[in-house]
Amino acid sequence: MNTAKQYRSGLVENFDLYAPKLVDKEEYFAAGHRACQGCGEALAIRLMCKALGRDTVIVNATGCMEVISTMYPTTAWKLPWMHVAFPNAAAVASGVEAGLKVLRRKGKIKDRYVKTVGIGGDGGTVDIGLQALSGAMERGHDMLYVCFDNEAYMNTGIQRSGATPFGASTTTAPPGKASRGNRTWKKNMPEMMVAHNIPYVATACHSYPIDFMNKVKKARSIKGPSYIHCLSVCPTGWRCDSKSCIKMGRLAVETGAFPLYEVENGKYRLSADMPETLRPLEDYIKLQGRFRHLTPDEIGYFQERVKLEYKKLMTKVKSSR
Ligand SMILES: Cc1ncc(C[n+]2csc(CCOP(=O)(O)OP(=O)(O)O)c2C)c(N)n1
Repeated sequence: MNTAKQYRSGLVENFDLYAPKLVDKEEYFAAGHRACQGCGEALAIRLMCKALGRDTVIVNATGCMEVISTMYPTTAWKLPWMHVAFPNAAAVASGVEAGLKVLRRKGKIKDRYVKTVGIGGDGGTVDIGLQALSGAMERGHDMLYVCFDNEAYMNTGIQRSGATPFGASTTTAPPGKASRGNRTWKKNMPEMMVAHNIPYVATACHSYPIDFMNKVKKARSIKGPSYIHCLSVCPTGWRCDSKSCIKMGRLAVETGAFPLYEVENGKYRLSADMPETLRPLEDYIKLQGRFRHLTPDEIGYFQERVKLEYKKLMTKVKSSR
């Protein structure tokens, strides 16, 4: 059986291929926006824009990132940006992509490859915008979609979404006598995208900026649909210290609660930043007020399920080698 070290060494090779690329010094997501202190999602957007570069059109579903970036009459966006409704970011992005194709055919953007990128929060992606996204991926549009997953509907006051983890306290799943917080398991959205047989799916986190930017660059270069699921720490909704944003993202990865991997043409690969052995889940959840009410039994269940999901992922990684 292959060891985790062997997997990693294979990955490091791949990592080297992309790592030397220089980071764009240009900022396309300006400072001075209204994100909360320690917002991981705003950092992730900034990194994504750097990796995408100038020739990009962003289509943004309603959510935190739209609200904090475009307080009238200002905007933080230095790229063409469109705000659309909650359910249809991917549908609008398909239209933009089709329009760009026509412009190219007519020779109006001859020497430029302009990428269309749809973005949304977890509510706008795994719940409300899911059918539009599924359709866009199925039709094979040349577009990237990035879900910035802060694990709840944060902009409207921390309501649970299909991406909220087991046990988390939200305003619609509060712990108390009748409820123990969120009872459902986090929807496996990357796996749902893999099931669409698209060329590229990846998970990422702002706490691993080079890995995230390299994945965005790779997705940008693919002529077809691609999807990145980016865990975005939300100190406000997770009830954790705002200065712990980067650490929290790392702990999510190191405990296996949010593993980093890529699926390229159906082949799974763990990302180089994955540790050889996972840390106990408790290291991650004990720092967050949203899990404060969990009993040892509930933490035990959560831990076992994380291990099980990781095992399933590793089986796919092994059979892809
Ligand atoms: C069809 C529809 N339902 C509800 C809303 C209200 N609404 C706007 S943003 C939002 C929450 C967005 O959550 P998410 O997509 O997870 O992004 P986040 O704010 O967490 O970044 C909601 C419920 C809406 N604008 N449209």
